[in-house]
Amino acid sequence: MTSTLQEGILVGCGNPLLDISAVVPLDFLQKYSMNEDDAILAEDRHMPIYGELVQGYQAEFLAGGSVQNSLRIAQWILRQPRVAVFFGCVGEDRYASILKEKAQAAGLDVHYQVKTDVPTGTCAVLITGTHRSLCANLAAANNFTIDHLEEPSNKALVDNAQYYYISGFFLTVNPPSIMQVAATAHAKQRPFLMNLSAPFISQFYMAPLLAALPYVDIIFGNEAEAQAFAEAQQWPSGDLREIGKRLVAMEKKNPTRPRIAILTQGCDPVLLIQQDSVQEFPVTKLAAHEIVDTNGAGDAFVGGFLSQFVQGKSLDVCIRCGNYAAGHIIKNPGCTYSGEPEFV
Ligand code: 26A
Repeated sequence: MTSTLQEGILVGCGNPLLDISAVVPLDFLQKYSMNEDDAILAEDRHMPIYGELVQGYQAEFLAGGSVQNSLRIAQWILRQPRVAVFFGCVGEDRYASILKEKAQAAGLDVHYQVKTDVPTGTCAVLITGTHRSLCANLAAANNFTIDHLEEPSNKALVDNAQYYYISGFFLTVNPPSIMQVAATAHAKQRPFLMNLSAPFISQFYMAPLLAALPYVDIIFGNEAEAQAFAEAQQWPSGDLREIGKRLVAMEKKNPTRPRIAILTQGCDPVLLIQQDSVQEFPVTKLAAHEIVDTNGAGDAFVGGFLSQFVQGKSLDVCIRCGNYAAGHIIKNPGCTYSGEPEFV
């Protein structure tokens, strides 16, 4: 980082979750009717998972929550504190303290809404080989309300930002907040970035996703999420490039800034789709022994991307940094980093 960025230039909203992560056998997934690489919302039948992980599988507690992960990673790469501001809802408990401490240690400026009567959300992370299956118990995170964004000091933070990032996951919590941030970004002609987040978002939250999409300047997703979007739209082709082209061509409020889609596909190249052009960016394959777990890889990709995007860097630099960040966190437990960033 050469120059100094405006404090709070980037604002994000999401679900602050404490990840409870453990290596489990495949029959643990089967017991809960889960698949490798799922990302789901916990139902009543999933509630025993969290206790079982702690009691039987030497679970680790790690800071999580998709948007908060991305912003922590962006802060780590930027090395300048308080560039990014995060909003989300937590309880008043030890898990909230852990999350806040980890976020602040990374330099993130957190402004949690606090619910005194609900516990902080958790996410079970079930590691099987290089796969990770996520089961989120949103708890307090699900109680985020728009009035938190309307408090004068928070409203000032939203108004003063230049870039906005919200996950598709947050559509399950509070679409009015998303629409309000999107409208602010639109009115001020500032980029609004979103993530498809998980297949279940396109399957079950398509209506609020479609309401937000016209405001989205950059949409992120992985191959499974893009396919789920295409299926929910009943698009004929499953080809990722075709899906990307259709996504960027959908209605947009500000047509002078055409939408961009950035689709990741594990260790296969990242696709950058702009109007009719598709560019590929290679990913450095890690050796099996270097992989600790892939939890947070997609979030880290976005974090690396954002760290360069807020500096006005070109899209290819942003994507290269996304790939660097994802590669780094795969070599560490959960969405955590070690040492100083080495992106140049
Ligand atoms: C609404 N849901 C299901 C979620 C999440 C989530 N973050 C927000 N909302 N489900 C899983 N995560 C987070 O994703 C990260 C990995 O990409 C987990 O907490 C994990 O840190």
